[in-house]
Amino acid sequence: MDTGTAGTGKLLVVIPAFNEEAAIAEVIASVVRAVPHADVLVVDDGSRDATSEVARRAGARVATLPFNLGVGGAMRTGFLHAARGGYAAVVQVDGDGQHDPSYIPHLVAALADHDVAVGTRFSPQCTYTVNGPRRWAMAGVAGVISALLGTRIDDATSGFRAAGPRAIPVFAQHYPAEYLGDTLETLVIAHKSHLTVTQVPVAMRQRTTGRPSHGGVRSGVEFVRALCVVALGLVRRWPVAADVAP
Ligand SMILES: Nc1nc2c(ncn2[C@@H]2O[C@H](COP(=O)(O)OP(=O)(O)O)[C@@H](O)[C@H]2O)c(=O)[nH]1
Ligand SMILES: [Mg+2]
Repeated sequence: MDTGTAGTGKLLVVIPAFNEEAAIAEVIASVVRAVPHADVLVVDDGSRDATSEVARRAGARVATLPFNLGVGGAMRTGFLHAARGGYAAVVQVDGDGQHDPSYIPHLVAALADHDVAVGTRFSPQCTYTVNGPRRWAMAGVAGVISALLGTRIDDATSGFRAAGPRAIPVFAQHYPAEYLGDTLETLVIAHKSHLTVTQVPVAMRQRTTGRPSHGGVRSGVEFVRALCVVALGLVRRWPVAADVAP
């Protein structure tokens, strides 16, 4: 399967994948159906199963990391590939099948006016449910991030997102590998690097195979850790994005 060639104006879909042999082929196929013109890069994050082989057979480019770095490390690999390949946009789609690729064009469209577009699952068209304390923790984090960025971001921990030409070189250099670094802290980095962020309603499904990275029970701890991540991100120095025509 030809997923296109690199170049200016091109879209790179980056799929971070850790032990996703059961889901990855269908994820790749559905991405290609949604955006046939895009290049698809699977970053196999040190999987112990056949993720790389299955992804390659499904027609994707595959970067195989020698050991597990976490989603942030995998995404930084993807952004580095995008920066070197001259891509104009990167969309992250998780390898577990939770993100509905038919919303990729919506995320990319939002890059016409913004540097980063975050897909939010808290919208009428999305049936994804998060209950109890985890929901409250996510709402609290969203409130803090929205106040900081000066724009509403309802789903700050969403990994279904797009980055444009000004954001790609920033994220190729700085994409934290720590827990919540790949979602929350990247929004702080965007803000501190003078990148603009917006949100786009998307659909997400519950996980059907494999295992999620974090359970929903430790929400109080997660919330406190999230606030620490945001606070630490604020006091660090980040580079300011160069002026690249969007
Ligand atoms: N659990 C986990 N997922 C990883 C890792 N590195 C990359 N991923 C991929 O990142 C995506 C998000 O992981 P997931 O556990 O579904 O996170 P969640 O949806 O936020 O609970 C999936 O496509 C994983 O395959 C890792 O170290 N651990
Ligand atoms: Mg997931």
